[in-house]
Amino acid sequence: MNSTSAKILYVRLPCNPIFPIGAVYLADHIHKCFPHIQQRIFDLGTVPPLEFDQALDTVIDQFQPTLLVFSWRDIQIYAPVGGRGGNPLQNAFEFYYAKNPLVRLRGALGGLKVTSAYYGELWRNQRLIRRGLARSQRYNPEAYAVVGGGAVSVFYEQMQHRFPKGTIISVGEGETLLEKLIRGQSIADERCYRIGETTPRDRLIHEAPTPLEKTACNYDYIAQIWPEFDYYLQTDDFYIGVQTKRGCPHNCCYCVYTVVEGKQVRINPADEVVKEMQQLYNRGIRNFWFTDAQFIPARRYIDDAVELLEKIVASGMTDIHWAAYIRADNLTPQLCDLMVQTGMNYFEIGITSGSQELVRKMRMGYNLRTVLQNCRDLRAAGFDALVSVNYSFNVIDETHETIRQTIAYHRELEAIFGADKVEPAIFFIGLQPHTHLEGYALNQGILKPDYDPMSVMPWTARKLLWNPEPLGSFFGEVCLQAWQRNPHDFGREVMAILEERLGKAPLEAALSAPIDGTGESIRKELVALR
Ligand code: B12
Ligand code: SF4
Repeated sequence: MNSTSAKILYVRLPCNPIFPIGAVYLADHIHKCFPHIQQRIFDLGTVPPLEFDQALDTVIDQFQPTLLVFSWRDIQIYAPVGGRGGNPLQNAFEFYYAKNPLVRLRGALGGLKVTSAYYGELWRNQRLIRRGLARSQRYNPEAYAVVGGGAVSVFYEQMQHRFPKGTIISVGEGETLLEKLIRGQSIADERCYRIGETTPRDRLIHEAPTPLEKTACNYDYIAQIWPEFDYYLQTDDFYIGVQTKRGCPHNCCYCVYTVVEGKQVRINPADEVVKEMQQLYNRGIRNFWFTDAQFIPARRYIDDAVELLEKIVASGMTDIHWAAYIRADNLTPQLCDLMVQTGMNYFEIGITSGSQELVRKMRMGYNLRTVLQNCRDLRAAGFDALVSVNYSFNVIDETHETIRQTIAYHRELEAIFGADKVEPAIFFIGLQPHTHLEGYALNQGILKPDYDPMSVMPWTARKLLWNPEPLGSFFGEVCLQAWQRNPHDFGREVMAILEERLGKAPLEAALSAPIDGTGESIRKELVALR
């Protein structure tokens, strides 16, 4: 296929209606490189499930693509929230930990529902890709598919046997890969492999992405190639994605973002980000999600964040709101003022634990004392909205004492922002491939080298849903009690029960991290896995 005859169809595979920013950015990039190429975006996130096949057929019959770009956002479902087939965490915990046989049975049945929904979605997406490809080949026998996106980036090794020969599986950002494919250049240096011809290279995901300077997405063009774009403009419910940078330099032991996006932080120029936001603003958008792995990945990026927020102020977009993942150890009073001034009305801090000792062992590079001070600055700057604090209990070396410390830390955050404003999001780590924690589990013999990270069969899921003994059953029981007592405020209830049972440490104990032998040896083991 040469660049003049290419017709590219971007299919965002079924997903909760989160703005399909990945497919939009790819189409924008290709348009900037090859303005004459015909493109079309088709978002199955906006189509009712019963109409998936029909809608896909129709768009292919109309557009007759030569290249199908399938964007697959998410697969994994371990979350304490109502997932697509029910609350997966609750089902799993009822099944694993409930003493009452009826509750266990309910967990088993719920788990079955979630599991079948999960496998159903996997098969459905595979089928949609095959179907789309076969139908396109009726019009253009040379047509082929490239599959990428967040889900594929995490599980790229497991994708080898799922799609037809010749399909390209891509890891991380796809702009330069698509560009090379269209130019007919070698893709050997890109983070991808072609099914039936190559297998994924060892540590492919750890390779650095090809550098790229991002410019403002051209939404006039996007509106032309995406007839359903308006879907996301009609209500105020959506936070539309805008990326301000790529990459995260940290090494948190359970996190895969840092390998998906790479460790090298690449800043999108502030003027370009603001230009992009203004285009959306002019279309009526007022809510933005800065989709960065971290909005302020480290102290040396504070100036970039300040520059961006100052330019947002200067742009006159005074009635917007925005949200992001924020490492709250990297705030300054100036940045706090700007965050409030530019309308930040929600942020997530993934501190994981309120015990400095554990934060250090998980290699998160946080100073919890600094986080508290910065939160005080943010409150003093007038921040009065919701903060979601993500806690993942029982990752490494959790003890009753570290739980007491987490309670103390959480209560201090409540004292700063107000108890109604601080939402404890209780996660258990869903162990992901290519993380240090996976390496640790393999080393310890908890997982076998041939385990399937995509399996949600109970015997695998029990290990991937990281909640090891000796405290695993205790947390299981606490969570079950919380769902029973107050299912609508699960996080706060878990904190209340933990405090009732174990009490609260002095805040100072939470903030200091003694070096002890055991923890150090685990830390060294994790370091050795780098
Ligand atoms: C920001 C973010 C969110 C925000 C989104 C806000 C918003 N309005 O957009 C919020 C907090 C809401 C969120 C929620 C969830 N998220 Co999230 N999220 C992310 C994050 C950090 C960035 C995604 C993003 O938009 N990036 C910017 C855009 C431009 O990149 P992109 O979409 O990935 O597209 C690029 C590449 O992927 C690639 N690409 C995309 N498609 C294709 C196709 C082809 C063919 C090619 C070649 C390339 C390609 O090129 C694009 C441009 O560079 C990623 C992790 C990460 N660092 O990537 C997780 C991630 C996408 N999320 C993930 C998950 C699981 C979820 C949840 C389902 C979690 C849960 N269990 O509740 C929920 C979904 C909630 C729901 N309602 O359904 C997973 C998905 C993979 C998986 N494990 O299944 C990821 C990868 C994180 C992880 N832990 O693994 N998320
Ligand atoms: S958890 Fe956050 S800070 Fe840590 S590596 Fe992942 S994205 Fe970076």
